[in-house]
Amino acid sequence: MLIKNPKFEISAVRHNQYPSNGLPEIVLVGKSNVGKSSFVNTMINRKKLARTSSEPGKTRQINFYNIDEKFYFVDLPGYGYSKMSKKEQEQVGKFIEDYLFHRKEISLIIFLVDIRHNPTENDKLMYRYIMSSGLPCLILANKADKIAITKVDEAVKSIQSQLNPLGDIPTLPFSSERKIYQEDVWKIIEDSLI
Ligand SMILES: Nc1nc2c(ncn2[C@@H]2O[C@H](COP(=O)(O)OP(=O)(O)OP(=O)(O)O)[C@@H](O)[C@H]2O)c(=O)[nH]1
Ligand SMILES: [Mg+2]
Repeated sequence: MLIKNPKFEISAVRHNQYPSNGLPEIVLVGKSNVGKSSFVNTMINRKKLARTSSEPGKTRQINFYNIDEKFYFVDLPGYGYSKMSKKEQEQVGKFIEDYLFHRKEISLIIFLVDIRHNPTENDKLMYRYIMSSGLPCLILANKADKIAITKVDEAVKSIQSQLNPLGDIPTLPFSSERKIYQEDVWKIIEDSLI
C-alpha cells in the first residue's frame, strides 16, 4: 500500500476520547517490547512517528495513527511489564479490555509474539481473549531478523501449534529491523478493510 500522509491523531485512555469518524481500525496487541510501535513505523515507512524504546513499557495509552484517512493503526500498551505499579497495570489492563471488547471499528487484530520464544502464559491468555472477541486476527512472529533465515518457518510453525493448533488463524513472520515480509501483511490488512 502506498502511504502518503500518516498522522498521529490522539492518545486515549477512555472511549469518549477515541476518534468518532468511523474509520476501520487495525490494532496492535502483544507483550511489552515485542515491537508493536516499531511495526507501525515500519509499515508506514516513518522512523519515529510512533515512539519506541529498548525499555519495555514505552506505550502507556491507546495511540491512534490516521493512515491517509483510510484507516487507523491503533497502538496499544504492552502487557507483562512488571516495573509498572500494580495499580497502573490494572488501569492499563482495564482500558485495553474496554477498547478490545467494545470498539465496533476494529477490523483486524494484529497479535505480535517474539519469534525466538515460546508464547508466554500472558500471550496465551491474550490470544484466548482475542478469540473470544470473535474479531479477525493475524499472528505475527516478530523479530525474525534475530534468528537464522533457515529457522524461520520452523519457529513460525511452533508458535502456531502452541497458540492455534487448528491452524485456522494466519501466522506469519515479521521483522521491523530488516523490513521483510511486509507485502504479505499488507495483503491481509487490505483484505480486512474491504
Ligand atoms: N531486532 C529487532 N528489534 C526490534 C524489532 N521490532 C522492534 N524491535 C526493537 O524492540 C524494542 C521495543 O520495540 P517497541 O516497538 O517500542 O515495542 P512495543 O511492543 O511498542 O513496546 P511497549 O510500548 O513497551 O508495549 C526496540 O528496541 C525496537 O527497536 C524487530 O523486528 N527486530
Ligand atoms: Mg509501544
